[in-house]
Amino acid sequence: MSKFSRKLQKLHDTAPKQETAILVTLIRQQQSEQEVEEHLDELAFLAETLGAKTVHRFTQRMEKQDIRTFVGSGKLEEIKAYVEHFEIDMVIFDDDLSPSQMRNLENEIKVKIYDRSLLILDIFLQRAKTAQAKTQVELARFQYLLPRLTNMWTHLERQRGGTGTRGGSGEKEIETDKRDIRAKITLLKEKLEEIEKQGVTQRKGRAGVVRVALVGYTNVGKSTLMNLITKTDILAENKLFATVDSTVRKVVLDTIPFLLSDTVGFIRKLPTRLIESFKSTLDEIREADLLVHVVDISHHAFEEHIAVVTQTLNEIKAGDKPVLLVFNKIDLVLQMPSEEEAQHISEHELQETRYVDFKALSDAYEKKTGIKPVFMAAASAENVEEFRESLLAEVKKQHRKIYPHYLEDEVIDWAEKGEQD
Ligand SMILES: Nc1nc2c(ncn2[C@@H]2O[C@H](COP(=O)(O)OP(=O)(O)OP(=O)(O)O)[C@@H](O)[C@H]2O)c(=O)[nH]1
Ligand SMILES: [Mg+2]
Repeated sequence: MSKFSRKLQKLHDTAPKQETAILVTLIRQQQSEQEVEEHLDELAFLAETLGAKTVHRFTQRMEKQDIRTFVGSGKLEEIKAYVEHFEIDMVIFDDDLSPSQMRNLENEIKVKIYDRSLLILDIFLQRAKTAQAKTQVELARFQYLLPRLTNMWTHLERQRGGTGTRGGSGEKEIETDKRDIRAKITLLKEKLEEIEKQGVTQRKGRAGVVRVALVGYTNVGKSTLMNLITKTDILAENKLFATVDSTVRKVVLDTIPFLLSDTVGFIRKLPTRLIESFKSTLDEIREADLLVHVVDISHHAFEEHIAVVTQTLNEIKAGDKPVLLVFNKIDLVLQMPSEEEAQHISEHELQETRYVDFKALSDAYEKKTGIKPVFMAAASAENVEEFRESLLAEVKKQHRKIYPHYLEDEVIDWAEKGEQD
């Protein structure tokens, strides 16, 4: 090897290597293989969002998790051997682990262990931008770590912004750390109260105007739609939880002003306790007069996503608000062909293309929500006019309901004055 190539090799060796992860889940009795694969695809996407590459997936058919180690002992041995052989950096479980399961698994496998909540918390920690969102995530993460504090130094260091160099996990250090964390929790709670007080004042200034919140599963296109309607530039990207902070903008359609807010995306198995930590986002949703529920129609599991969002809305007591359903990303699917048309399409093409019956979907959901859903593509502005019209019609309805005494002139006056946010 020449001197130069040795130097290159050295450079290569010292470059930060992407962390590797394996995923673990249990398959329950009524679950199909496809459903499990879809759930693991989503978990891999979450891992990728945090910067880790998934190299293998372990599944075990088991009705109830092992209370000690989540998976059975045979499976655990298999995982251990794999982690050692391929020098895997982290093991991610698709469920939440109890503090003792977490501890036992760390002792057995000896690499970073993530459960679903911790993975999502770490993504939130990475993405939160405003002081409020940052404080909320830090608080939620410390509260999560406190009962699990044994040898999770690596997890704690991430929040401290350190490099994880601290060794040892003696009882004394753990006690000191627990004390530190309790003190921090108190501080963060105070800070949050202060920020929330300001938020309430800000929101009071918005009385007298209809409020609309964009809600939906993560990565469906909420921020893209918000940008399209308000012509602002909110970070929209193909990552889960690109938006962690809520953003509120004033929109005027046909002289009717209203406030539109973009919110954090929902995801399956998101513990309510974790959602609760996103009080600012929740308040935007809870105080909204109308919800625009955005759905990624190109996703195989979009109906499951709708169910998750509806359930989450119920959990946060926003389940009774009017909902305008928006089926987004129609550029990625095809309208179901009629029987006659289908005869001219090859068997292969029929299987390969994602066909959706817009009409059936529209009828079914109009029956459920009482409002006709919109089909569009926010990224290319396809059908944006139809969306604007539907949105405006619903906003007007709400406007009349909430502020029957308002005159159009006053409304226009408010719109021209601008919002004092
Ligand atoms: N093909 C296609 N892609 C779209 C469309 N709308 C949005 N996207 C893409 O979908 C990805 C997610 O969009 P976002 O607007 O960030 O989605 P979000 O719902 O705000 O996601 P989170 O904030 O992460 O919950 C981005 O890569 C967008 O470019 C669409 O109509 N068609
Ligand atoms: Mg977003």
